[in-house]
Amino acid sequence: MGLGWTQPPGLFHMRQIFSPSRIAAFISFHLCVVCLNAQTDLDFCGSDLVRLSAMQNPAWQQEQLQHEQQIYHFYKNKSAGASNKAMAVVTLPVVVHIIHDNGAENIPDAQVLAGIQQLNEAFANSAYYDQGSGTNTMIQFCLAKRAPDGQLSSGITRDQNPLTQMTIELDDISLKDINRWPPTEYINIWLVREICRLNNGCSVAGYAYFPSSHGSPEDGIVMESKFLGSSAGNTGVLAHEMGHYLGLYHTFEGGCQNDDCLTDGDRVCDTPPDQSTLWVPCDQVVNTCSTDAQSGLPADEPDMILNFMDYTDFYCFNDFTAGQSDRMRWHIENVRQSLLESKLRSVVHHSRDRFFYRFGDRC
Ligand SMILES: [Ca+2]
Ligand SMILES: [Ca+2]
Ligand SMILES: [Ca+2]
Ligand SMILES: [Ca+2]
Ligand SMILES: [Zn+2]
Repeated sequence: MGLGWTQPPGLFHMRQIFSPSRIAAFISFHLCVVCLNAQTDLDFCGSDLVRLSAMQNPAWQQEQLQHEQQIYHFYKNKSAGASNKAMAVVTLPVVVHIIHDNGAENIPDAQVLAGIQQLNEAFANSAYYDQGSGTNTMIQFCLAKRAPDGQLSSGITRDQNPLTQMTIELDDISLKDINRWPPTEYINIWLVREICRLNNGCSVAGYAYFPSSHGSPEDGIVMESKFLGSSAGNTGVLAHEMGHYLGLYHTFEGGCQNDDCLTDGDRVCDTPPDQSTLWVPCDQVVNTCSTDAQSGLPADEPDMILNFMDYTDFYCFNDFTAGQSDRMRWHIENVRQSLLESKLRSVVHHSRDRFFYRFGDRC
């Protein structure tokens, strides 16, 4: 295994480099300089950490297993060549909770608006993200127009709290308890100054819970506010985390094994298998797996380093595939459907003992 072409982490895999012997220690020193630098770049996403931790819960594990079986049948039954063109756009309501301590992390509304617009462009494969590849997922997002109590809202909340500097393993729920809208009705996005991991640095830019956590108190996305709306490339972090929220794995999940592209790797057949988390220049051709044609693809293809679900320089991010789009859509329609339904229930006014609801105006 070369230095660059690592197996997918193993969030703590760098530790294994250290050896008790002196010679190995000497080598390790030199390896480590590279690795620490690389690690800073590599571990920008904490979603696998929270997914593996969530899987300790047998109920969620069962849920996840069940979803995977259903998706398997969904793909098997999908008619060949069916495209997204026939699909209507679905729009999901988002609330952005800015948790700040009066620092630069308290970004203005305009930057949030720019970030949501870029998120929509990323999912539509338009504007900056239209670089000759990728697909329109037909999934869009809107800042909520109404709060859970029915009041008009900008879809942006602000709370001052020192947890703007947070550690995933310790502070996840406390952070979310500061301000949370019902996660069955809104996609909660918490923005903070700094996300750290326990004894493992602060290189994480964001993390999301997978659909098997739908509606639970931890459900949603946490990200560092500097990555939202500061540039189209940086907003790619949110597109990546939203991919996880809607059920996508990293493209390097599971390495090169590709005996059945519906059950191996990222379980998406039009993404080639990938075993590298190395960040490479956007225009570089790399091919870390030659198992592509064993299933899914007609021939061996290069790794899809421009895919939102790989690890890459953020400004390289610009593609979801049709297969990824199908997988996200399935999760919206079968697991996270409460984000869509009559579901768009909003209190428009209430008298002393009666509530009146109107449908369809949450976005
Ligand atoms: Ca794949
Ligand atoms: Ca890769
Ligand atoms: Ca390949
Ligand atoms: Ca693209
Ligand atoms: Zn990720």
